[in-house]
Amino acid sequence: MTLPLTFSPEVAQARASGAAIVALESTIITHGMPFPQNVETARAVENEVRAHGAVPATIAIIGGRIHIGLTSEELDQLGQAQDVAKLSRADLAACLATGGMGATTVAATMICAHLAGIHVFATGGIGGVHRGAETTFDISADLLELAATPVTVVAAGAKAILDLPKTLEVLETHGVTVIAYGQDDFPAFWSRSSGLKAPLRMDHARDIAAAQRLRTALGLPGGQLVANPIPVDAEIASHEITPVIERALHQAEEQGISAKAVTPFLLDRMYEMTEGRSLTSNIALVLNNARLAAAIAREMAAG
Ligand code: PSU
Ligand code: MN
Repeated sequence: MTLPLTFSPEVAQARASGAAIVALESTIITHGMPFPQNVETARAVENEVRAHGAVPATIAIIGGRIHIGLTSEELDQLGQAQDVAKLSRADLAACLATGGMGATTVAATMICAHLAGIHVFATGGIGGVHRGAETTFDISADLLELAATPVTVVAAGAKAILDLPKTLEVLETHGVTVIAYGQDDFPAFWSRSSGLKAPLRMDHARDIAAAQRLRTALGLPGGQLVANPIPVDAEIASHEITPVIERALHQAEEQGISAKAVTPFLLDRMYEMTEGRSLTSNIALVLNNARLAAAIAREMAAG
């Protein structure tokens, strides 16, 4: 069976010439940010990757095919579409089978990137262990994907809407390499520090690329989480963000939000309650992650 992969002209050319490529996810576009900032941000992130010597490959499912790299029209279409499916490992193939449109989460983007021979991927935040997981069992499939699929994911850590100590424990249990970039602490998305020490620290893109290469050479499946702290001037102080997080979590519980709906609900509430401030910071940290991912991709391409 030939895989239903469609490469954009830009990505096809990059593959042919052996250029550095950075994968980008699409759930952040459809379920993580409101229109039109979602499409504007997606374009800005792609341009940031290009400006730093790599080719962006935004990944999504359109018409029952995995698109590796979107044209400008496809990006517009996805950013404005209603009721786009949020796809993870569990539902990726089913969406392809039924010819649907879907946005890829971190987990599904890793799977598609790996199929396309792309080893590095930039996003904002990853899914993790939700607070109260000891009763809800809500643990993102992103964590298990990191254990299974050889892609290095650059994120600004995980949001404090999650239980960060438990998230780090699950990553450790599953043997995921977790690297803080340029500092000792594990960052917490809007804050440069979570107050938790990251398992590993690296200061150079070259070392991060070499570690992924060696992991695979050793026969160890899985990837790496590179936790890149938000730029200082975009940070939101923890005393400002903590009460907003508490309120969002309270509303989710009150309204009985569960399963796939939890993360998009919380993100939406955060945007509303911070009057867009959380979005401005979110955009700044994604751009920052795109720059680091481009540097890692260049090291990987150089071998
Ligand atoms: N965290 C964010 N922004 C996001 C997401 C998570 O700060 O946009 C998205 C990503 O696509 C991630 C997904 O892979 O949510 C995780 O969803 P869940 O918690 O349902 O696994
Ligand atoms: Mn979940």
